[in-house]
Amino acid sequence: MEQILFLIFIFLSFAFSGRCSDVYSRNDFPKGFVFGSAVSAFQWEGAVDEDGRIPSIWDTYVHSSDGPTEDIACDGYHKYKEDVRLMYSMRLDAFLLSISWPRLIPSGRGPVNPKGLRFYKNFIDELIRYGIEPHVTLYHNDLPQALEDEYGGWIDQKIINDFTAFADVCFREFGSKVKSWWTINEPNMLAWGGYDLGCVIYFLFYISDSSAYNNMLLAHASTTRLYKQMYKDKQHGSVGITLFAYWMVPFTSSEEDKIATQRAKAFYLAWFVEHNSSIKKHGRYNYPDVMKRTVGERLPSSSDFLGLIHYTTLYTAHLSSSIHAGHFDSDMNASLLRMLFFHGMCFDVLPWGFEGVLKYIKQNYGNLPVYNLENGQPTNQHSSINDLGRVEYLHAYIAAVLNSVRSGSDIRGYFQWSFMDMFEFINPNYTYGLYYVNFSDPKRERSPKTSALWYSALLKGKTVSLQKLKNRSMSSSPGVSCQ
Ligand SMILES: *[C@@H]1O[C@H](CO)[C@@H](O)[C@H](O)[C@H]1NC(C)=O
Ligand SMILES: *[C@@H]1O[C@H](CO)[C@@H](O)[C@H](O)[C@H]1NC(C)=O
Ligand SMILES: *[C@@H]1O[C@H](CO)[C@@H](O)[C@H](O)[C@H]1NC(C)=O
Ligand SMILES: *[C@@H]1O[C@H](CO)[C@@H](O)[C@H](O)[C@H]1NC(C)=O
Ligand SMILES: CC(=O)N[C@H]1CO[C@H](CO)[C@@H](O)[C@@H]1O
Repeated sequence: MEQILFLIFIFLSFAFSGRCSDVYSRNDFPKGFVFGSAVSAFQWEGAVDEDGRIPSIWDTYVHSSDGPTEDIACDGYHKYKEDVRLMYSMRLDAFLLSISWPRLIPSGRGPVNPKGLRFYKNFIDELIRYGIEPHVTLYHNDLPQALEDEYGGWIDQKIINDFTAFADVCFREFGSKVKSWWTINEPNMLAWGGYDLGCVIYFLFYISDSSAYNNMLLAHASTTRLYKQMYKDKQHGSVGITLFAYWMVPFTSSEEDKIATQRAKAFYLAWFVEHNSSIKKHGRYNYPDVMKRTVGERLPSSSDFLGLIHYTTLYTAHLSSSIHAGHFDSDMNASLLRMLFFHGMCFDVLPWGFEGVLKYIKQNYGNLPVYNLENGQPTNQHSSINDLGRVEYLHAYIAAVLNSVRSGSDIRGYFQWSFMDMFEFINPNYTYGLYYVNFSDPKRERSPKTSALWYSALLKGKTVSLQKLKNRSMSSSPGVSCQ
């Protein structure tokens, strides 16, 4: 009932909304701009030992402790048709899925699993039947355990051939219908180690595993090259990589903190992006200076477009050696920083940070085309489905995307994370879904949260006033907060 009243309220808000700066509709975005949502295979599919799938390293990890497993997850493997209908009724333009390597090629290399192949063909066909454009991530953390056992996975160069062969199967089998390919999700997460000292998180910017990192870059390069040589002329698609992009601001106005912030940006944003403009300028790949110390002179080929994952903004402070003494290797201090979330882990609404990331890409990297592939807010999975806090977050971040479009950023799509509640690695009690999933229910029933209704209204062309939403949340029961 609450939901229905709120929906009515939303529609009334649209009818009377004025021309305030917080008011916009999807018609303000360029023609062709896509609004989507996303899941990843391991977090959504379940059916982990069905139809020929064998474990990934992620299965092994979740089974190594008493926590929740993903054996059923959202049961997307069986419920994909129902979910595509939900996407359609929400009017999503696009949907980001990932392909489970151990479902398609269970041993990591060698024979293709026909039932896995059939599943992804069916799923992609179903999306297209409902007019939803599939975006596909090839690798979202679910390495076949067999390759980990055989040669240690990403740390061995053999992974490059195996990944490229897996990508080849995907391009060949799905490429007539999939035009947007994302090779590897968040490889730059490997570029830091974390050291959690209670309320403050110390990040160490070093390459926690430089051979894995390099092999990811090389696998991306090899896959992109394969697509360009073998498929692009026929299939007319594009291939990119997906980068995790916090925005960072100096903790104080001190020179040290400003320099620490630049260093953090170079580690996060520059390493993957810079090669594109650098190839253009110098005819060869060049790592940012700050990275050269750690990385060799390899040549990854470029991306057609860049996927960004943005959630929030962090303070960055120089970390004095007295603080880190004893915790870190002293030769790491060149890249040591202290990063602080603004108010704990719950992703405050700081949409100017997203504009900062997009402006950085525009200014430094020749306005590479960008898709936002993940943005959203975690809330306690067991809290109310009246998630006004999330609505406020999404409203503000989509407005930031619009501001960036108006300032000339070549951003072409916005994917909300995540379409439904899923197991999240950092803390399973916090989920991002537009749909609530009852994980105690064997049928995994889905129920729309307020954010699902709000996003759907936006996608149907309604105008949205944040002030009205805020007024409403103050005058009734408090909206869900992050905690
Ligand atoms: C680390 O810091 C010390 C003193 O602050 C300095 O002498 C040393 O050169 C630094 N190491 C690196 C690798 O920058
Ligand atoms: C999740 O919530 C349960 C029940 O409240 C609690 O026992 C568990 O420790 C929480 N897990 C984490 C990672 O915080
Ligand atoms: C979740 O499902 C269980 C089992 O079907 C049911 O008892 C429970 O009431 C459901 N919870 C919610 C919040 O719908
Ligand atoms: C929100 O509430 C304030 C006062 O509580 C009022 O002045 C304002 O007009 C309201 N805004 C909207 C858009 O309803
Ligand atoms: C080598 C190179 O310039 N690669 C790509 C960099 O990004 C642009 C898009 O902005 C592409 O057009 C280039 O092909």
